[in-house]
Amino acid sequence: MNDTIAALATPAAPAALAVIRVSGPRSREITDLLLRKPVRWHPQKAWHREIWDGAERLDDVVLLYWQQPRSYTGEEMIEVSCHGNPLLVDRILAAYFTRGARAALPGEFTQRAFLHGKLDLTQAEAIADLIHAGSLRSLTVAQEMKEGRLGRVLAGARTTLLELVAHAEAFLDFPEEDIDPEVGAGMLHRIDRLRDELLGLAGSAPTGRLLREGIVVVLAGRPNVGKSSLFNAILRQSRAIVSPHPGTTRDTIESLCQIHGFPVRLIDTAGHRTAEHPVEAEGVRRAEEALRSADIILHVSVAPEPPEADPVSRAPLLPHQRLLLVANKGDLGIHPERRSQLCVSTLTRQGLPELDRLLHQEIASLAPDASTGSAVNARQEAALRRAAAALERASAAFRAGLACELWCLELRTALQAVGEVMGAVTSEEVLDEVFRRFCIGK
Ligand SMILES: Nc1nc2c(ncn2[C@@H]2O[C@H](COP(=O)(O)OP(=O)(O)O)[C@@H](O)[C@H]2O)c(=O)[nH]1
Ligand SMILES: [Mg+2]
Repeated sequence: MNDTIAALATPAAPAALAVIRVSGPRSREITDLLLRKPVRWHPQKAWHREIWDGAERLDDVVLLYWQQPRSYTGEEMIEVSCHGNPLLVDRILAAYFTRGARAALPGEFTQRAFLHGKLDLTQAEAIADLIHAGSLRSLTVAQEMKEGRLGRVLAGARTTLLELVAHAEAFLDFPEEDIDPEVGAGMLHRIDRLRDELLGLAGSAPTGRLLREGIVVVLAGRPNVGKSSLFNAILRQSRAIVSPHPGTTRDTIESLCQIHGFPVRLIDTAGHRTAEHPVEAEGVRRAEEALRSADIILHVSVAPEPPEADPVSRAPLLPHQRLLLVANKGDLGIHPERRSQLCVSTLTRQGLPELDRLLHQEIASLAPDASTGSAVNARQEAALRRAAAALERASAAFRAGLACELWCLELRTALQAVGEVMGAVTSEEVLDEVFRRFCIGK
């Protein structure tokens, strides 16, 4: 961390402005080398200056200075706002690099912030989530995590664990004395309550996955029932297409959108039937793959036809999957046996608000923790479950009247695992894994 790093913090595309971040002990010194008119550096002040590479004037920029430790990374930092031309950005960066700065690795600014104690690991992870959040719910949860919500809960858990360990160690010092039953019962109660609390947090992981990766809603059904029409109708209804992009084949199309603030990956499939042609077979294979990845399957059939015409699905649903039945082309009539079904028409838009409501209901029930603001990621979940399992063993050993050393050891294991979530104790690999997800310049 003794070197000075630099990177573009904004997208590498033509824009009004681009921001280059520089962090490390030589930030000011190297910047000075690029200026003709010197700057008397004051924290959190801005200067309008020309940047020169030797005899060549590169750009006029605005320089911002953040003094250690009151900067994002906790180090000396300078932000250079230049004109947003990627070629120009490259030249300014090159000028920094030839004078001793090094190109920052992905997430390196945030990694330094973490290593300097500016944020805990859950907050660092939340910054990546914040940048990538594709819906309002994802954004809110990422913001709460970034503000240290999970960290605070875990800090409380650590305090409790430390007290329990201290208690247990006191018993270790006096092995001949029996544990007072009342004190013992109190400790057991605290251990069990903490275990439940950690399991509760770990239980928000499915919501976390859905908020980070998007809820996969797949349109299924025979060809020509109106899946693609419904796909377009839902997208128009939800109105917030983040980035529509065609799928890998012409048969599977995916679009990111928001439904009531939740991130949704809506997938239109080719529909299932026995395919003769190899290209079509590939389309069907992709459709089946999409169905396996679905959180919600929207099975479309045709309202005027009898229900037998549409065998729902050949493959059984996976445990977490939800199935919504919808009969389209309701404008052409509704078969008597479908009276209880949701009937819509993409033509007249009848029933579409009802479908929107049902979708919202299913989505909200898939991600119940989204409103409570906790949604741990896979790494956090694994460590939380390890901590809870250790507490479970501690509790069992205590109840079985086993030696104090045994359950004391388990309490320490739990303490270690809780510390891992926050990054109080972490291995190099864990940190690499976490910060690899970041983009360069963050
Ligand atoms: N009458 C009527 N026709 C529809 C409706 N929705 C779709 N269609 C028609 O049904 C045909 C197949 O639609 P499409 O969305 O391509 O079905 P897909 O093969 O399941 O994707 C097209 O000719 C559509 O215009 C509807 O609500 N009412
Ligand atoms: Mg279609």
